Amino acid sequence: MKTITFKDRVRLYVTAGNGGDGCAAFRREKYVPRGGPSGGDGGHGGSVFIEASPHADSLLDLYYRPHQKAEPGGAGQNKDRHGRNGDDLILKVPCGTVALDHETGLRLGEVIHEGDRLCIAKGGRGGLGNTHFATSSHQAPREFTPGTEGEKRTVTLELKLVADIGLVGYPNAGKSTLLRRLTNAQPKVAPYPFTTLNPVIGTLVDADYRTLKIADIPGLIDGAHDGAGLGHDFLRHIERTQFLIWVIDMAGVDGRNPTDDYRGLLYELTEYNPELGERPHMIVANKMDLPEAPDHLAEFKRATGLDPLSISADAGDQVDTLKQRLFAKLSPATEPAPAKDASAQS
Ligand SMILES: Nc1nc2c(ncn2[C@@H]2O[C@H](COP(=O)(O)OP(=O)(O)OP(=O)(O)O)[C@@H](O)[C@H]2O)c(=O)[nH]1
Ligand SMILES: [Mg+2]
Repeated sequence: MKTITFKDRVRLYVTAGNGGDGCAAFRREKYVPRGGPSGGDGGHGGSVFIEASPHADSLLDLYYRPHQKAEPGGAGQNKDRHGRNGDDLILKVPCGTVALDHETGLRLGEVIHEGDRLCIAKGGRGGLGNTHFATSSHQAPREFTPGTEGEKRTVTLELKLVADIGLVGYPNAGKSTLLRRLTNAQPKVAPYPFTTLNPVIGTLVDADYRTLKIADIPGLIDGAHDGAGLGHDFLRHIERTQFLIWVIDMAGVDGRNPTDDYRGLLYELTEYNPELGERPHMIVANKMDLPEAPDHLAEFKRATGLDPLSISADAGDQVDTLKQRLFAKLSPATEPAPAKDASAQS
């Protein structure tokens, strides 16, 4: 069993390669008294790209290697030889990575699907050799141009999770417990708020090997849409999920009121992004094994007019029904069936 924890935002200092200088040279050949200009152009500097790869599951690698540089172009040479182009530097990042210019906050772009590439620092252009400057009245030009500098940038990379389903709820509602029940992921579960500080993704698989990726994200608190607590970090992660499970602690542990929690969730999601409040979702009444829960549920139904699915993530009650409903609502990907002799992977 594997828990995937993330480094989901990193700052990078990227430098593209400078272009190589053009060359000023003249042909020197036997019996040719005045050879013409023969200085080649400089090579272009390499650019820095990010590329989406399903094999990169966090930005952790780049967190430890924040300075990244592409190769410079080679200088032009005599005999009209072009300088070598610098190699581009391709940084593999997880699918769903967004790049922002750190100074201006400008969004440079994003890479979503495998193989998507985005240039985050452009290489300099190679300079021109002196052959370009020859004219009929200027046959022995000594001019050439230097290569231009490669772009230098401080870039923030942010990872937006690419999961089908996001679990949202107040701290302690039982989101991580539910993820453990539904999938192979093993996020930490504890009886205090803010146990989950990093997003965790698990994969739900059914008997036909259809899969749904579910993201457990840190608990939301009032004011999250304004950035309170883990606010924006939390909300950024669920933006890409197509479906949400709102997990409500129906037992009202810690003196919470489930109806207020429901309204609070709706408010926070809508304030952050009105579309998020309306995103397809399912409301789940958790902790129904506790004695306080049925009364709270009756009150919840009366106050909201909603009929949530009652479960106990801890005891596993109705978790199979929840699975079936999720597969019925979403059109999941189908994985190839594992070979018969495949041993269980941890
Ligand atoms: N009785 C009961 N306890 C539950 C149930 N689900 C979760 N719990 C308990 O509630 C506490 C919080 O559970 P977590 O799964 O860590 O809650 P969370 O929503 O992930 O919390 P944060 O990560 O802090 O946001 C733990 O002590 C769980 O054992 C349930 O269905 N019934
Ligand atoms: Mg948790």
